Amino acid sequence: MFIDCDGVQLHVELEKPADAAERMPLTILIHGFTGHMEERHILAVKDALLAAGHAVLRAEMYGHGQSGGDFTHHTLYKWLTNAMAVIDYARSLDFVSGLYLCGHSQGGLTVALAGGMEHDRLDGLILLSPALMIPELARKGELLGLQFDPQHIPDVLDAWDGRKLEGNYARVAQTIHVEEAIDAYPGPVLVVHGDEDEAVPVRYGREAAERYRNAELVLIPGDTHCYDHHLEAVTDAVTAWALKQKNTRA
Ligand code: FER
Repeated sequence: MFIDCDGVQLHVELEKPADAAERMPLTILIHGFTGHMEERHILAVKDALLAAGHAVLRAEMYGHGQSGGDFTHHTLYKWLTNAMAVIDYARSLDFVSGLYLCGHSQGGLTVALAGGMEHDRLDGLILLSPALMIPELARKGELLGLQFDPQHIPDVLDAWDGRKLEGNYARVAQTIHVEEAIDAYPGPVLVVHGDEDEAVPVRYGREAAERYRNAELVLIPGDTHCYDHHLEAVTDAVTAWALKQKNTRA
């Protein structure tokens, strides 16, 4: 199905656990930069949340998957606005007893930002290898493995897979201060990160887990950005953490 976000249609998929009760917590699950809702690690995390009794709403952001908008024109503001629209939709569902956000990489950055803005509406956040360095890299002129003058951002940036990204992506990213969003979120947070992540250095996951007031950090030894080696360690951590939240609230 699709959720309207100011005229852009966002593709989402809602699933409930097989043995669903009348009411249950719901987690919104967001992919990363160039990603989509059918990626192996997104499907595995979805199943891990279902196993913990959560309904899961996978959502594709602007310019990704089957959602509207062109990849070239996507920015973190658009993704953040999309996340807010999906949160509004989730809050309108009467079976939802608690609301969680989970995101991988740039989706994890989006979750951290939305968490700060909607801290009073969200019962917990799951950050999977969160790309929290994007704003800092944009301010240094180092996104996408490119070097550019951060004071004179080019009109077009060439993504590593040959796709093009507007310089506006970097202009937006430069304005974002992740620390403020982290400091604004008092609730429980799970951070999962492979310690051989080639795209997002593991220190960003570590530092976020230290900065949040109420975070648990699960490092996956020897694993990559998309958990090529130990995906089951990620899903075990997600299921265990989600079950623990349920137990805490009961
Ligand atoms: C970058 C490094 C990583 C970047 C984006 C990412 C836009 C995001 C990765 C992901 O979401 O998987 O330089 O620039």
